[in-house]
This record gives sequence, structure tokens and C-alpha cells, in this order.
Amino acid sequence: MKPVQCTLAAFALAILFGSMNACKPKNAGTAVTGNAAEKVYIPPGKYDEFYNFVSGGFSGQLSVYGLPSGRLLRVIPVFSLDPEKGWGFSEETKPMLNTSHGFVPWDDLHHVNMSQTNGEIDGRWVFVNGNNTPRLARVDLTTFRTAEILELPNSGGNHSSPFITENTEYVVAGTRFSVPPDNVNGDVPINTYKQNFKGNVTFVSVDKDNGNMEIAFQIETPGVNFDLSHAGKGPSHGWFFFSCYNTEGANTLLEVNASKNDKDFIMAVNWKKAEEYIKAGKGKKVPVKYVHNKFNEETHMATTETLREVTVLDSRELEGLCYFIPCPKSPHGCDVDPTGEYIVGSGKLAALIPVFSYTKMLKAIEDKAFEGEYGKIPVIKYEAALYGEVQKPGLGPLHTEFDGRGNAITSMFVSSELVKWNIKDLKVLDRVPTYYSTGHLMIPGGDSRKPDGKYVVAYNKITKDRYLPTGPELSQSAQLFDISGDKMQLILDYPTIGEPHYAQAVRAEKIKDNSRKIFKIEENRHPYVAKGEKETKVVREGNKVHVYMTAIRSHLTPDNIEGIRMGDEVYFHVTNLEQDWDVPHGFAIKGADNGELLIMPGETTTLKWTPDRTGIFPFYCTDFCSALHQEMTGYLRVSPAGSKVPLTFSTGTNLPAEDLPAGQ
Ligand code: K7E
Ligand code: CUA
Repeated sequence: MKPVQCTLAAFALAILFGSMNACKPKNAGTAVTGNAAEKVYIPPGKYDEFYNFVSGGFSGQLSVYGLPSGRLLRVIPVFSLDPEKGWGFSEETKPMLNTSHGFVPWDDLHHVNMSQTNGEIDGRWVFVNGNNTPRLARVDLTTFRTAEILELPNSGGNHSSPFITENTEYVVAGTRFSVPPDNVNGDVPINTYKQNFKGNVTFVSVDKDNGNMEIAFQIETPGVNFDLSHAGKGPSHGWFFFSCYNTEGANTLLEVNASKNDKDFIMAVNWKKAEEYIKAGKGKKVPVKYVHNKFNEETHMATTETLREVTVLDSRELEGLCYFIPCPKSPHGCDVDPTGEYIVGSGKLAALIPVFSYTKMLKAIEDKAFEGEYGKIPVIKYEAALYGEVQKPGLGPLHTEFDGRGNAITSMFVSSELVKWNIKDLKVLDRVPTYYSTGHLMIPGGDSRKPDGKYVVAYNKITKDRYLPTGPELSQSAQLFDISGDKMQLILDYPTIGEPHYAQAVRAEKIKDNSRKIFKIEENRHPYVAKGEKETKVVREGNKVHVYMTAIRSHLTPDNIEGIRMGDEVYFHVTNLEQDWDVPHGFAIKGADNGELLIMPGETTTLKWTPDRTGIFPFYCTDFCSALHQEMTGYLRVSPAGSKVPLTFSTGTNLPAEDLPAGQ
């Protein structure tokens, strides 16, 4: 078996010349053989076996695919504007994108972690991270909508996130960039990195019943870059493991200066100990400013709360809280096997994969088998925590998932392949080329206590020559492999929305029956709801005009509105009166400088519109909802400022000509 076309020499050259681009496996065109089509074919009308939640990277979105078909089911806007759903355009959703920096309608969404119960994915929520303006979001899997976004103080880039503990006690967020903490003067020379820049990991607690997030505590650490993380499970439940790089403390040309040390670290955090320290009052209350945005499914509205304090534990002062385990060389993925005993560090520049033993780590701590300290945190001797090394796994190991049968599969970015190896004897069992430059990979439940080891999906950064050209940029891609046998078999290849980093999948049964169909109109507590056409009205409050509008197949009420003047701000509060599954109505008006609304059955949603000229402005439903959808329209008249045209509204009636105000 020799699919790897890269040599170590080529790899070294690639690094020397500053490009970590992949080497290409050969025979890309003939990679699929035999009965692949049969294995992914889901007949029309039949459901997929798995929901697959895939990060959208710099699209700020989360996409939902069915597996094994690779069919795209939904795109969920999180840290993004989405005109398809009016997300970030409606007045109700705008607060979701607030931060302490103001309205920030974009972020870089890398990782997906689903809520767990007893170490198994439970299908309730998906958590995702925002990498740029540090945020965490929770997506509710009954509505498939973003329910909550929490900003993270004392952080600069929330990359090693949102990994969770086995009963969703905590979601973590480790800062990618160490920066001066928020409460000190950050106006310092950049080259004082080593003195002034601090690392931080945040533990966010999750309410068992409603999923609400809250910052429980933060741990301040030496100034390294946190990359990825995973919680311990089973016996190691109570610990969290974070990979870190830039232990060099470099602040410029990191590609060289943060790649000098032979080993960086995995930081082991004893979070049960952290809880004890918090209880004992060892946390410091630190003034900060961050926001918390929540969407309420009864008022159909998001609110933003500004918070001003966090509790910080100092890793350097509090004994037994954090330990460093040396890990070669600029580790990226930090993955814990289903038993909770083995911790796999994937060094981007390492030619082997170290596997650490939780038991040995505990023993090393007990025996004080330390090789020294880093920023006052004990560094455990490499050999003392090491279970063993996977030799010659491939080039550029990034991430590892587990099949639940005692094997691990690691993605190799540089040699473009997936490599399967046995956790016990650390022998490579199989390798299969990917097209090309795989970043993350995903086995359903593959980071939980109970993987569903039927498939693995490789998420590829580069698709050169795989798809029809689409200009300078090609879509990234996912590739599905059957891993039920000894050999991994490529069975499907499909493009993704944005750059896929991490993804997770869960059996469809865990989600599909809880999927929400409508919002009950009688439970709608939106302040501008109209629960029937009789409640529709147009109300002027100074220069603000509130239109209480309803939508039902196939008309909007009111559909004739006059008396709007230049200088007015008009708020269309549209309530969808339908109580039927899959009958949204849309709303758009000419010249609106934001987007449309898409209103779910029973929901009220608001579009703000400021007329920029006088005249007649048509508005209409944007979602083809019935045979007479095209008739679901109306007109709004805008008159000059100070006009005497009275405010009137109607549907289905005209004012008699003799009643028209003078001059009409
Ligand atoms: Cu999870 Cu893509 Cu942010 Cu690895 S990172 S590839
Ligand atoms: Cu309502 Cu189209």
C-alpha cells in the first residue's frame, strides 16, 4: 500500500519554502470503486440515517447535511447575515449579533460540538465558536436556529472551543491569541509579549433544562496560543485537555518563530479542582465588559444584556489546577478516546503521533515527575505521561476521531490522507488518500463515549481538479468513507458551504421527532403581535409608524397604507397567522436597505423601513406560499413631510371617492 506521494524531504522543503501545501495523491479520478453508489443512495422520499452539522468557517454559518446522501438540508446563520431567513436583518434578530464592540455581523465559525448526556450525543443543542470577535453560540435543534450568543472577555480569538464535558456541564473557550487582559492598560509595545500578554481559558456552564450559557469562571495562564481541546470522559471526566503552541512567546513571523521548540504543550486542567477553588473563594472578581444575547421563542425577539464581571482563577498560584505535558511539535488536534484513557496530540510539524495516558499522567503528578516549570506551571516529563507514539503515520497530522472499535483515524493535511491506527498497539492499519489537504475529519459520535463507527467524513481544504471550475475559488469539500470494514472505502464527494472545520453527526432519530413544526399563535407574546386580522392597525408615534400586519394565504392585512410621510421610520410587524407546518410567509418592500423577512407560522417579525422618496411603494410576500402567492401584495403611499394625507389602512375596501380628504 503506497498512496502517499510525499516524502519527508518534500515535507521539509514545503516547510522551508513557507508553504504547508499538500502533496497530491495520484489517481484521483479512479478513487471510487464498486458499490459506492449503492451505499450513499437514499431514494427520493426516504430519510438519511444521520444529521451532519458542518461548520462553515469564514461564512459564519453552520450547515446541515444528511448522511450518507450528502444532501444539504439547511444552512443555519449564526455569526452572519442571512437574507434567506432575514437573520440579522429583522429587528428581532439584530441583537443576536451585538458585541461589546457593537453590531458585529460576521465571525469565523470553526468548531461544532453537540450536547451530551452520559458522554453520548443527545441531540438537544449544537454549540459553535466564533473565532474572531470571541463568541460562543448555541443552536437549538428543535428550531434549527441560533438561540444564544455569549461574548468572551479576556480573549483574542476563541479557537479551542466549544468543546464540552460529558454531561454538558461546561463548554470551554480557550483563547487563540494571548493578549493583555481586558482590565489592564493594553496600550503596550507588542514586543512586550512575554511580560504583558496572557492566555485564558473560559469555562461556560450550561443550564440542564434550557441550555442557557453563563461564564462560570476563567483561568488565566501563561501567554501561549490555545489551539484545540477535548474534555476527559469516563475515568478522566473532571479534566480538560488543551493543545497549545507558541510556547516560544513569539509576536512576529510566527511561522518561523513559533515553530522553534521541539515540543509545545498539552495543558491538562483539573476543572473539578477549579470548582473547589471557586467554592473556596479563590477566584478574583475582575471588571470586564461583554454581552450575552438570547432569543426568546415566546416574544420571538432577541435581547442583549451587558455583563461587567468575571471570576478569574490564576493558574500560576493555585496548585493542582493546571499541568503542561510536552507535545511535539506545534500540536493542533487534542483528542480523547472513548474510554477516556488516551489523549492524542497531533503536532502539525511532527513526524509521529504521541498518545498520552491519563493514568500515567495522574501517576506522574503524584510522583512529581516534572522536568521543570513553564510560567510557574509544572511541566510533566514527556515519557512519564506518554503511552506511546504512532510511528510514521503520515505528514501533517491534524485531527483524530475514534471508531468505537479500538481504532483511531487521523487526518493528514500534508500527505492528504486518512490514516487508521490501533489505539492499543499504535500500529497503522490502513491509509486512504483524500482530495486534498484534509483538515478536520468526523465519525458520528467520534469524540464521544459512543462512536457510531460506520462512516468517516474528511473535510478538505483544497478541491483543485475535483469539480467543474468556478473561477478563482473552488468550493471546499467533504468526502464520505465507509469504515465498517477493515479498509476505508471512499463512497461520496460533495461540496460544502464555506470552509468546513469541525463537524459532528448524530443518528436522525435523536433529532427528527423533536423538530418544531409551528409556533402557537395563542402563545405569541411579541409586543406588536396581531393575533387576527381584526387586530391589525397602523399607529403613529411621532415620526415612528408601527404597522401591525398579518399574513395568511394569500393576502397581507392591511394591504393599502397611506399617510406615511418623508422623515418617518416605518416598522412592519408581520405576524404569520398560519398554524400549518412549512408555510412561512415573506415580506419585502421596495427600497428597503436591509433584507426581507421570513416569518414562521405563528411568529411575528419586524422590518424597519425608512422611505427615501415620495411615491407608491409596492410590498409583497417573498415565499411562494400558494397558487395565489403572486397576488399576496400591497401598496404603501409616501407623501412629503408635513403632508395632510391622513393615516389610513385597509384590505379589500376602498375609501368611497366622496369621503376622500380634500385635494385627493
Ligand atoms: Cu479546527 Cu480548522 Cu480551526 Cu483544524 S482548525 S483544520
Ligand atoms: Cu405568502 Cu407568498
